Amino acid sequence: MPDTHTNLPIISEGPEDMASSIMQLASLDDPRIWQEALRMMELMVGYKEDRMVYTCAIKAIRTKFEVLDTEFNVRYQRNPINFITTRLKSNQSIVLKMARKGIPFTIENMEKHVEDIAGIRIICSYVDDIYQLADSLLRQDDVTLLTRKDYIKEPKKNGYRSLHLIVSVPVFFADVTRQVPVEVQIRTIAMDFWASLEHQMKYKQEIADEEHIIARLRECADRIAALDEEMLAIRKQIESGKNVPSQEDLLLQKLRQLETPIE
Ligand code: 0O2
Repeated sequence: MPDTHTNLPIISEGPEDMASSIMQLASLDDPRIWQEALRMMELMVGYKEDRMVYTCAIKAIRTKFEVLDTEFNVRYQRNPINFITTRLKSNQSIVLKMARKGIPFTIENMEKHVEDIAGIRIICSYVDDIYQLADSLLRQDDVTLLTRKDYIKEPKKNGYRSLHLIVSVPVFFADVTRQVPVEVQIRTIAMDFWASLEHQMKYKQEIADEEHIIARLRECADRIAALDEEMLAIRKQIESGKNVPSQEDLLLQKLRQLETPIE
């Protein structure tokens, strides 16, 4: 539908509609508009490709953690990972972050300065699993550590605890390899429970008695940390109380496990 002021087609909402509107622009006889349309089309295609690249980087890192979990299960009959969630940062969050940091809006700047577009969260039962998984990941030849923030050793003022790593991984495409940053957050179930609740609170517009809620959350965070420590101590006590199996026992145990499917 033509715009009544300029006689140009209106660029409508969805990306397909937008693409077809730009195609219509191409049929117009104004080289200036055509140049702008071309620039816009390049941006759109580049951005779509970028989202694909970040999605693939998440897949690559996810597989690495799944491999570690499977290995741990077969060797020690225990899964260090409870569950994994992944997210591609929303367009709105990317724009807000760039605005907050005063980064000019270009695709190149987004790629260079926003390192948490691809995000993966690893939820463990015990605190020692967090560090073991992080070390195992960082030992891998193709993983480069860019930033490490240990909010477990040094919790944030509000009580937030989690281990954050920004790593760079290669993603192999048909004819090119891209190095892509991925934000990895590793924490316990209890830390995750706390962070979800606190996150919900942050996004509520009006909260009655906010100061009091912040103080209670802070208290909960400390109790959760104590609980995590206690659970780890109990697990270690149970493990140390187990009879040390003989070499024959271990072999028989492994033979029995041959039947179990590897997941
Ligand atoms: P979203 O929606 O998860 O993407 P940076 O701006 O990245 O250089 P920042 O934000 O200080 O510096 O990085 P940090 O501290 O590593 O935090 C990154 C992410 O950790 C946040 O992403 C949150 O997901 C999470 N996080 C950090 N602090 C808190 C907290 O106090 N409470 C909760 N619930 N989560 C937290 P984004 O970009 O804020 O949001």
